[in-house]
Amino acid sequence: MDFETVRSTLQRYFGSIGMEIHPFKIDWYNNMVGNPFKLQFDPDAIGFVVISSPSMFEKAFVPYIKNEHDTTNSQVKKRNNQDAYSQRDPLDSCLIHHFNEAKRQIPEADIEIIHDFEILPNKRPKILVQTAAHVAGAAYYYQKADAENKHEKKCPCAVQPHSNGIYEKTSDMPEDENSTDCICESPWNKSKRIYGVCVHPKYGGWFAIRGAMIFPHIKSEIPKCPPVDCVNTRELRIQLLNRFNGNWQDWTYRDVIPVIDKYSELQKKYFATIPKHRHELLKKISELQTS
Ligand code: B12
Repeated sequence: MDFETVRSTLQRYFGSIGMEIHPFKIDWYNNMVGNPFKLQFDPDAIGFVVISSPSMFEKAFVPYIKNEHDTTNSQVKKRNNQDAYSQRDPLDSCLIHHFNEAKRQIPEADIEIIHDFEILPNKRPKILVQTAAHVAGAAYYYQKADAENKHEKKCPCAVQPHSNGIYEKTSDMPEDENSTDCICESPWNKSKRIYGVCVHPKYGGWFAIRGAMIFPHIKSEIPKCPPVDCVNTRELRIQLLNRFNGNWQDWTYRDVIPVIDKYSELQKKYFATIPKHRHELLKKISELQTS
Protein backbone atom coordinates (compact mmCIF):
# COMPACT_ATOMS: atom_id res chain seq x y z
CA MET A 1 0.00 0.00 0.00
CA ASP A 2 1.60 3.28 -1.01
CA PHE A 3 1.27 6.69 0.60
CA GLU A 4 -0.40 8.37 -2.38
CA THR A 5 -3.18 5.77 -2.64
CA VAL A 6 -3.88 6.09 1.07
CA ARG A 7 -3.82 9.88 0.95
CA SER A 8 -6.20 10.12 -1.99
CA THR A 9 -8.60 7.53 -0.54
CA LEU A 10 -8.80 9.31 2.81
CA GLN A 11 -9.05 12.69 1.08
CA ARG A 12 -12.02 11.48 -0.99
CA TYR A 13 -13.83 9.98 1.99
CA PHE A 14 -13.32 12.74 4.54
CA GLY A 15 -13.60 15.52 1.95
CA SER A 16 -17.15 14.40 1.15
CA ILE A 17 -18.25 14.96 4.76
CA GLY A 18 -16.65 18.34 5.40
CA MET A 19 -13.41 17.05 6.89
CA GLU A 20 -9.72 17.53 6.07
CA ILE A 21 -6.72 15.22 6.38
CA HIS A 22 -3.08 16.30 6.79
CA PRO A 23 -0.17 13.83 6.78
CA PHE A 24 2.72 13.87 9.26
CA LYS A 25 5.57 11.63 10.33
CA ILE A 26 5.54 10.15 13.82
CA ASP A 27 8.94 11.61 14.65
CA TRP A 28 7.79 15.16 13.75
CA TYR A 29 5.22 14.79 16.52
CA ASN A 30 7.42 12.89 18.97
CA ASN A 31 10.18 15.49 18.63
CA MET A 32 7.79 18.12 20.01
CA VAL A 33 6.06 16.44 22.92
CA GLY A 34 7.38 15.30 26.30
CA ASN A 35 8.03 11.61 27.02
CA PRO A 36 4.62 10.77 28.50
CA PHE A 37 2.93 11.86 25.27
CA LYS A 38 5.13 10.17 22.69
CA LEU A 39 3.41 7.82 20.24
CA GLN A 40 4.75 4.27 20.26
CA PHE A 41 5.21 3.81 16.53
CA ASP A 42 8.17 3.71 14.16
CA PRO A 43 9.53 7.28 13.85
CA ASP A 44 9.20 7.07 10.05
CA ALA A 45 5.61 5.83 10.06
CA ILE A 46 2.92 8.09 8.62
CA GLY A 47 -0.14 9.48 10.32
CA PHE A 48 -2.97 11.74 9.17
CA VAL A 49 -4.52 14.41 11.36
CA VAL A 50 -8.27 14.61 10.78
CA ILE A 51 -10.00 17.98 11.11
CA SER A 52 -13.69 18.88 10.98
CA SER A 53 -14.58 22.05 9.08
CA PRO A 54 -17.82 23.95 9.83
CA SER A 55 -19.76 21.97 7.19
CA MET A 56 -19.09 18.62 8.91
CA PHE A 57 -22.11 19.24 11.13
CA GLU A 58 -24.57 19.38 8.23
CA LYS A 59 -22.72 16.89 5.99
CA ALA A 60 -21.98 14.18 8.55
CA PHE A 61 -23.63 14.78 11.91
CA VAL A 62 -27.19 15.68 10.85
CA PRO A 63 -27.52 12.66 8.48
CA TYR A 64 -25.98 10.43 11.17
CA ILE A 65 -28.53 11.58 13.75
CA LYS A 66 -31.37 11.10 11.32
CA ASN A 67 -30.21 7.59 10.55
CA GLU A 68 -29.75 6.74 14.24
CA HIS A 69 -33.19 8.10 15.00
CA ASP A 70 -34.83 6.07 12.22
CA THR A 71 -33.01 2.89 13.25
CA THR A 72 -33.92 3.37 16.89
CA ASN A 73 -37.54 3.98 16.01
CA SER A 74 -37.84 0.90 13.87
CA GLN A 75 -35.93 -1.39 16.24
CA VAL A 76 -37.16 -0.38 19.66
CA LYS A 77 -40.42 1.45 19.16
CA LYS A 78 -41.42 1.60 22.79
CA ARG A 79 -38.04 2.61 24.17
CA ASN A 80 -37.56 6.16 25.26
CA ASN A 81 -35.37 7.92 22.68
CA GLN A 82 -33.29 9.39 25.44
CA ASP A 83 -31.75 5.96 26.02
CA ALA A 84 -30.47 5.84 22.50
CA TYR A 85 -28.56 9.07 22.93
CA SER A 86 -27.39 8.71 26.49
CA GLN A 87 -24.86 5.90 25.96
CA ARG A 88 -22.13 7.97 24.35
CA ASP A 89 -21.86 11.52 23.11
CA PRO A 90 -23.64 11.44 19.72
CA LEU A 91 -20.95 13.51 18.01
CA ASP A 92 -18.24 11.13 19.27
CA SER A 93 -20.33 8.19 18.00
CA CYS A 94 -20.71 9.89 14.63
CA LEU A 95 -16.96 10.42 14.35
CA ILE A 96 -16.18 6.86 15.45
CA HIS A 97 -18.54 5.70 12.71
CA HIS A 98 -16.83 7.82 10.03
CA PHE A 99 -13.26 6.98 11.07
CA ASN A 100 -14.23 3.29 10.87
CA GLU A 101 -15.87 3.79 7.49
CA ALA A 102 -12.71 5.52 6.22
CA LYS A 103 -10.68 2.57 7.52
CA ARG A 104 -12.96 0.18 5.62
CA GLN A 105 -12.03 1.97 2.38
CA ILE A 106 -8.45 0.68 2.80
CA PRO A 107 -8.95 -2.93 3.99
CA GLU A 108 -5.43 -4.04 3.08
CA ALA A 109 -3.69 -1.52 5.35
CA ASP A 110 -2.95 -1.79 9.06
CA ILE A 111 -4.51 1.34 10.61
CA GLU A 112 -4.61 2.67 14.17
CA ILE A 113 -7.36 5.15 14.85
CA ILE A 114 -6.87 7.61 17.71
CA HIS A 115 -9.74 9.93 18.64
CA ASP A 116 -9.25 13.28 20.37
CA PHE A 117 -11.32 12.09 23.34
CA GLU A 118 -9.35 8.89 23.98
CA ILE A 119 -7.61 8.75 27.34
CA LEU A 120 -4.82 6.39 28.45
CA PRO A 121 -5.05 4.44 31.73
CA ASN A 122 -2.73 7.09 33.27
CA LYS A 123 -5.46 9.65 32.41
CA ARG A 124 -3.41 11.44 29.76
CA PRO A 125 -4.84 12.00 26.28
CA LYS A 126 -3.70 9.34 23.82
CA ILE A 127 -2.71 12.06 21.38
CA LEU A 128 -2.23 15.82 21.66
CA VAL A 129 -4.14 16.77 18.56
CA GLN A 130 -3.05 20.43 18.60
CA THR A 131 0.63 19.52 18.35
CA ALA A 132 -0.24 16.94 15.69
CA ALA A 133 -2.18 19.57 13.69
CA HIS A 134 0.77 21.98 13.95
CA VAL A 135 3.44 19.53 12.77
CA ALA A 136 1.17 18.35 9.95
CA GLY A 137 0.82 21.97 8.80
CA ALA A 138 -2.97 21.92 9.29
CA ALA A 139 -3.32 24.71 11.86
CA TYR A 140 -0.82 26.83 13.77
CA TYR A 141 -0.71 25.98 17.49
CA TYR A 142 -0.39 29.26 19.44
CA GLN A 143 0.95 28.75 22.93
CA LYS A 144 1.88 31.06 25.82
CA ALA A 145 5.47 31.30 24.59
CA ASP A 146 4.29 32.60 21.20
CA ALA A 147 3.00 35.76 22.92
CA GLU A 148 5.93 36.57 25.15
CA ASN A 149 9.59 37.53 24.98
CA LYS A 150 9.26 39.26 21.65
CA HIS A 151 11.43 42.32 22.24
CA GLU A 152 10.18 45.28 20.28
CA LYS A 153 12.69 47.80 18.95
CA LYS A 154 11.19 50.79 20.77
CA CYS A 155 11.01 49.13 24.14
CA PRO A 156 13.65 49.67 26.86
CA CYS A 157 14.04 45.91 26.96
CA ALA A 158 15.54 46.10 23.50
CA VAL A 159 18.64 47.77 24.96
CA GLN A 160 21.51 45.50 24.17
CA PRO A 161 24.72 45.41 26.27
CA HIS A 162 28.00 46.36 24.58
CA SER A 163 30.79 43.86 24.70
CA ASN A 164 32.07 45.69 27.82
CA GLY A 165 28.75 44.91 29.54
CA ILE A 166 27.54 48.56 29.61
CA TYR A 167 24.00 49.15 28.42
CA GLU A 168 23.31 52.07 26.13
CA LYS A 169 20.06 53.57 24.98
CA THR A 170 19.38 54.21 21.34
CA SER A 171 17.76 57.46 20.21
CA ASP A 172 14.34 55.99 19.45
CA MET A 173 13.81 54.66 22.95
CA PRO A 174 11.58 56.25 25.60
CA GLU A 175 13.36 58.89 27.73
CA ASP A 176 12.28 57.47 31.03
CA GLU A 177 14.39 54.46 31.90
CA ASN A 178 11.76 53.28 34.34
CA SER A 179 9.04 53.62 31.75
CA THR A 180 6.15 51.28 32.44
CA ASP A 181 5.44 51.09 28.72
CA CYS A 182 7.49 47.95 28.43
CA ILE A 183 5.59 45.53 26.22
CA CYS A 184 8.21 42.81 26.30
CA GLU A 185 7.25 41.16 29.55
CA SER A 186 4.84 38.28 29.54
CA PRO A 187 1.29 39.63 29.67
CA TRP A 188 0.50 36.94 32.24
CA ASN A 189 1.85 35.98 35.62
CA LYS A 190 4.71 33.50 35.17
CA SER A 191 2.85 30.72 36.96
CA LYS A 192 -0.50 31.34 35.21
CA ARG A 193 -1.59 28.38 33.10
CA ILE A 194 -2.55 29.58 29.63
CA TYR A 195 -4.00 26.91 27.37
CA GLY A 196 -2.83 27.06 23.77
CA VAL A 197 -5.13 27.14 20.77
CA CYS A 198 -4.81 26.18 17.10
CA VAL A 199 -5.92 28.57 14.39
CA HIS A 200 -6.81 27.31 10.92
CA PRO A 201 -5.89 29.64 8.02
CA LYS A 202 -9.37 29.32 6.44
CA TYR A 203 -11.63 28.61 9.40
CA GLY A 204 -9.90 30.55 12.21
CA GLY A 205 -11.23 28.87 15.35
CA TRP A 206 -14.35 27.43 13.65
CA PHE A 207 -13.08 23.87 13.42
CA ALA A 208 -12.03 20.96 15.61
CA ILE A 209 -9.25 18.40 15.50
CA ARG A 210 -10.94 15.02 15.69
CA GLY A 211 -8.00 12.67 15.91
CA ALA A 212 -5.52 10.82 13.77
CA MET A 213 -5.20 7.72 11.63
CA ILE A 214 -1.79 6.09 11.94
CA PHE A 215 -0.32 3.71 9.35
CA PRO A 216 2.44 1.91 11.30
CA HIS A 217 3.76 0.10 8.21
CA ILE A 218 3.71 2.93 5.71
CA LYS A 219 7.00 4.79 5.72
CA SER A 220 7.44 7.44 3.14
CA GLU A 221 9.49 10.59 2.70
CA ILE A 222 6.89 13.33 2.72
CA PRO A 223 7.57 17.06 2.58
CA LYS A 224 7.07 18.94 5.83
CA CYS A 225 4.49 21.65 5.35
CA PRO A 226 4.78 24.41 7.97
CA PRO A 227 1.46 25.69 9.36
CA VAL A 228 0.35 29.15 8.23
CA ASP A 229 1.22 31.70 10.93
CA CYS A 230 -2.06 33.53 10.43
CA VAL A 231 -2.14 35.32 13.81
CA ASN A 232 1.08 37.12 13.18
CA THR A 233 1.18 40.02 15.64
CA ARG A 234 1.94 39.69 19.32
CA GLU A 235 -1.05 41.85 20.20
CA LEU A 236 -3.47 39.58 18.33
CA ARG A 237 -1.91 36.44 19.83
CA ILE A 238 -2.41 37.85 23.33
CA GLN A 239 -6.01 38.67 22.46
CA LEU A 240 -6.52 35.17 21.04
CA LEU A 241 -5.11 33.41 24.11
CA ASN A 242 -6.99 35.69 26.52
CA ARG A 243 -10.25 34.97 24.74
CA PHE A 244 -9.64 31.23 24.50
CA ASN A 245 -8.76 31.03 28.18
CA GLY A 246 -11.14 33.57 29.68
CA ASN A 247 -14.14 33.83 27.36
CA TRP A 248 -14.24 30.76 25.17
CA GLN A 249 -18.02 30.50 25.58
CA ASP A 250 -18.60 33.78 23.69
CA TRP A 251 -17.03 32.26 20.49
CA THR A 252 -14.96 35.42 19.79
CA TYR A 253 -11.59 33.62 19.87
CA ARG A 254 -12.80 31.79 16.77
CA ASP A 255 -13.00 35.08 14.83
CA VAL A 256 -9.41 36.15 15.48
CA ILE A 257 -8.86 36.21 11.69
CA PRO A 258 -11.37 36.60 8.83
CA VAL A 259 -12.81 33.20 7.87
CA ILE A 260 -14.46 31.67 4.79
CA ASP A 261 -17.01 29.66 6.76
CA LYS A 262 -18.22 29.27 10.32
CA TYR A 263 -20.66 27.16 12.34
CA SER A 264 -24.32 27.43 11.33
CA GLU A 265 -26.81 28.79 13.86
CA LEU A 266 -28.01 25.22 14.45
CA GLN A 267 -24.49 24.00 15.11
CA LYS A 268 -23.80 26.91 17.49
CA LYS A 269 -27.03 26.18 19.33
CA TYR A 270 -26.10 22.51 19.59
CA PHE A 271 -22.67 23.18 21.09
CA ALA A 272 -23.99 25.93 23.36
CA THR A 273 -26.52 23.51 24.86
CA ILE A 274 -25.15 21.40 27.69
CA PRO A 275 -25.03 17.69 26.75
CA LYS A 276 -27.80 16.57 29.11
CA HIS A 277 -30.18 19.10 27.53
CA ARG A 278 -29.40 18.17 23.93
CA HIS A 279 -32.01 15.46 23.68
CA GLU A 280 -34.81 17.77 22.45
CA LEU A 281 -32.47 19.41 19.99
CA LEU A 282 -31.37 16.04 18.60
CA LYS A 283 -34.98 15.11 18.11
CA LYS A 284 -35.60 18.37 16.24
CA ILE A 285 -32.53 17.78 14.09
CA SER A 286 -33.76 14.37 13.01
CA GLU A 287 -37.25 15.71 12.23
CA LEU A 288 -35.88 18.74 10.42
CA GLN A 289 -34.26 16.41 7.92
CA THR A 290 -37.39 14.31 7.46
CA SER A 291 -39.61 17.17 6.33
C1 B12 B 1 -7.83 18.07 28.46
C2 B12 B 1 -8.45 19.07 27.50
C3 B12 B 1 -9.04 20.21 28.06
C4 B12 B 1 -8.89 20.57 29.53
C5 B12 B 1 -7.46 21.12 29.75
C6 B12 B 1 -6.93 21.95 28.56
C7 B12 B 1 -5.45 21.77 28.21
N1 B12 B 1 -5.07 22.30 27.06
O1 B12 B 1 -4.65 21.17 28.93
C8 B12 B 1 -10.05 21.60 29.73
C9 B12 B 1 -11.28 20.87 30.29
C10 B12 B 1 -9.74 22.81 30.60
C11 B12 B 1 -10.35 22.01 28.28
C12 B12 B 1 -11.13 23.09 27.97
C13 B12 B 1 -11.40 23.50 26.67
N2 B12 B 1 -11.09 22.86 25.54
CO1 B12 B 1 -9.98 21.24 25.51
N3 B12 B 1 -9.03 19.64 25.26
C14 B12 B 1 -8.42 18.88 26.10
C15 B12 B 1 -7.74 17.71 25.35
C16 B12 B 1 -8.64 16.47 25.48
C17 B12 B 1 -6.32 17.37 25.82
C18 B12 B 1 -5.40 18.58 26.06
C19 B12 B 1 -4.27 18.23 26.98
O2 B12 B 1 -4.43 17.47 27.93
N4 B12 B 1 -3.10 18.73 26.78
C20 B12 B 1 -1.91 18.41 27.60
C21 B12 B 1 -0.94 19.58 27.58
C22 B12 B 1 0.28 19.23 28.43
O3 B12 B 1 -0.54 19.78 26.22
P1 B12 B 1 0.10 21.14 25.71
O4 B12 B 1 -0.20 22.22 26.64
O5 B12 B 1 -0.28 21.29 24.29
O6 B12 B 1 1.68 20.79 25.83
C23 B12 B 1 2.36 20.11 24.79
C24 B12 B 1 2.84 21.07 23.69
O7 B12 B 1 3.26 22.28 24.30
C25 B12 B 1 4.04 20.29 23.12
N5 B12 B 1 5.10 21.19 22.69
C26 B12 B 1 6.19 21.58 23.41
N6 B12 B 1 6.90 22.49 22.71
C27 B12 B 1 6.27 22.66 21.52
C28 B12 B 1 6.56 23.47 20.46
C29 B12 B 1 5.70 23.46 19.34
C30 B12 B 1 6.01 24.35 18.18
C31 B12 B 1 4.55 22.60 19.33
C32 B12 B 1 3.62 22.58 18.14
C33 B12 B 1 4.25 21.78 20.42
C34 B12 B 1 5.11 21.83 21.51
O8 B12 B 1 4.53 19.46 24.19
C35 B12 B 1 3.67 19.55 25.32
C36 B12 B 1 3.47 18.18 25.93
O9 B12 B 1 4.71 17.67 26.34
C37 B12 B 1 -7.72 18.26 23.87
C38 B12 B 1 -7.88 17.18 22.79
C39 B12 B 1 -6.58 16.41 22.63
N7 B12 B 1 -6.67 15.12 22.62
O10 B12 B 1 -5.51 17.00 22.47
C40 B12 B 1 -8.91 19.26 23.87
C41 B12 B 1 -8.79 20.56 23.08
C42 B12 B 1 -7.43 21.19 23.36
N8 B12 B 1 -9.82 21.41 23.67
C43 B12 B 1 -10.40 22.19 22.82
C44 B12 B 1 -11.40 23.15 23.13
C45 B12 B 1 -12.11 23.82 21.96
C46 B12 B 1 -11.71 23.44 24.46
C47 B12 B 1 -12.75 24.44 24.99
C48 B12 B 1 -12.98 25.70 24.17
C49 B12 B 1 -14.09 23.74 25.27
C50 B12 B 1 -14.69 23.17 24.04
N9 B12 B 1 -14.46 21.88 23.83
O11 B12 B 1 -15.38 23.85 23.29
C51 B12 B 1 -12.17 24.76 26.38
C52 B12 B 1 -11.20 25.99 26.29
C53 B12 B 1 -10.15 26.11 27.35
C54 B12 B 1 -10.66 26.80 28.56
N10 B12 B 1 -10.64 28.08 28.58
O12 B12 B 1 -11.10 26.14 29.47
C55 B12 B 1 -9.89 21.96 21.41
C56 B12 B 1 -8.98 23.10 20.96
C57 B12 B 1 -9.14 23.36 19.46
C58 B12 B 1 -8.12 24.34 18.97
N11 B12 B 1 -8.55 25.13 18.02
O13 B12 B 1 -6.99 24.37 19.39
C59 B12 B 1 -9.18 20.55 21.56
C60 B12 B 1 -7.96 20.34 20.68
C61 B12 B 1 -10.27 19.51 21.26
C62 B12 B 1 -10.59 19.34 19.79
N12 B12 B 1 -11.09 18.18 19.47
O14 B12 B 1 -10.46 20.16 18.92
N13 B12 B 1 -9.78 21.14 27.40
